[in-house]
Amino acid sequence: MNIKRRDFIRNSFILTGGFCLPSSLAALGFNTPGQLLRIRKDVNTLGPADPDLLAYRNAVEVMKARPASDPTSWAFQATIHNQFCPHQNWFFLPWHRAYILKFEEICRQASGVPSFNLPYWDWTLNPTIPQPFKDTSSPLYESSRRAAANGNGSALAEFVGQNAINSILNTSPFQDFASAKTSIQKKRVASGRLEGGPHNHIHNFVGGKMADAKTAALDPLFWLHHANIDRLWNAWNILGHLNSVDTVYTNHLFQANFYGADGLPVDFTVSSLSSVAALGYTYEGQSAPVAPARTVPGTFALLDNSSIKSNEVARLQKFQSASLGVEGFSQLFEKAFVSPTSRWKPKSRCVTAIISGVPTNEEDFYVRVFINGKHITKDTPITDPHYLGSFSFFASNHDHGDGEMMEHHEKQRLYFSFDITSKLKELYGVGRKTSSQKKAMDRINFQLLTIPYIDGGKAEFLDAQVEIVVTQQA
Ligand SMILES: [Cu+2]
Repeated sequence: MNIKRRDFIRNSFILTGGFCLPSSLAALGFNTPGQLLRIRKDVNTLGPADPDLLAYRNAVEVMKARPASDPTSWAFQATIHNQFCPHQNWFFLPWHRAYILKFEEICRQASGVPSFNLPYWDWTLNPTIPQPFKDTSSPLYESSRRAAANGNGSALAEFVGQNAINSILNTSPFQDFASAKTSIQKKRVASGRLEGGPHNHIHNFVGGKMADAKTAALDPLFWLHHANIDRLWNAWNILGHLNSVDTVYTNHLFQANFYGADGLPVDFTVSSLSSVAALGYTYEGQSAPVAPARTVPGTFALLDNSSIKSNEVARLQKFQSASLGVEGFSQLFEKAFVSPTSRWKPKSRCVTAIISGVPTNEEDFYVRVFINGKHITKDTPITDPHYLGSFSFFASNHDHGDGEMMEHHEKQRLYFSFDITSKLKELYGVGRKTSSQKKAMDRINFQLLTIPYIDGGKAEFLDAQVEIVVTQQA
């Protein structure tokens, strides 16, 4: 073996160790002894002559030159997203995992570089668009992006900063981290933290084709964005969180949604997509999964009679916070954290806040959510202890969820879920409450604030409402 070949092996693969693994990790498919894993790297660590970067540029050029009828062409690959992509439901993560995996294979074939691995864009470390994608003479450039994004603009820290990402990685169960349960691939139900937060935000921050599900995959940056989403899903698993084991999820089939480098359709079941190692790759820095810090069981169901809603609905105008009160909270709190049932297990219950409403001009604004805040304004910092998180929108008015196009005036009600379990423990502590304490916490208030991305933009969120639910391990 010559030096070059040895370097190639070292740089492109990780030989996984042969040591004994905790059974849950083995079940996830981590580190089958002796298996070679391809490594997807951070695009910002690649020099201008890096083989992965050159191969990607070349592949984009070759694929763009292919006729749109060719499944391995740039245009056809983007159409797949428009036709099949699940959003606001729990198929979002596995579907996009398979989508970029087959795309990566097509790039290998199109570039003629078999060692190619799709780089990822770590927008937490580098919130500006990577330099090679801003070179106007490159096939990686896309002119429809927002001027700020193609310039020096940065994605917002409240969506992609380390604190925001840490909070998302601490979210459980799977439906609150990923997105909500359904049996129908294209049905929009509720976005979890990863999708409704940084995922949607990056689509809007980049803008242009990226801001619309119909055209998003035409921007070469799309694939690196989704590689990073995929990496964060893997990071969440490495922390010990488990994907849903509900068979509605695991048995779902993506039938002929994707194509291989040979141009032939490929099927995937969701269960075959639960582990990156089982699919033969990993991400730089994620090659050595640690033992789970805590294991959160994979299937959660609503606890009986454990859902309460705000009485009011609010209309949000830009920069004006609306406060939505939910009554009867002390009882729900008791159920979640105190009530001593025979099957009581302290970690098996989660409290989720579901924020819903009807957005107008959805790609041009986002929403901040606070709990029990006072005098929330646009100047209230996101380090405020009452701040819960932010959500953003992505191409939400284009279909009903059954694939039918919506008329422009029929806007759909959208749902965003937030795991508030640890926030509640922070605000109220756990354990039995005295009757006066109960009285004081009988009403819980949520403040919502809409913020336009661009000055002068509209930022209206109609019929806003909050629902709090308690789920427990099924
Ligand atoms: Cu996306």
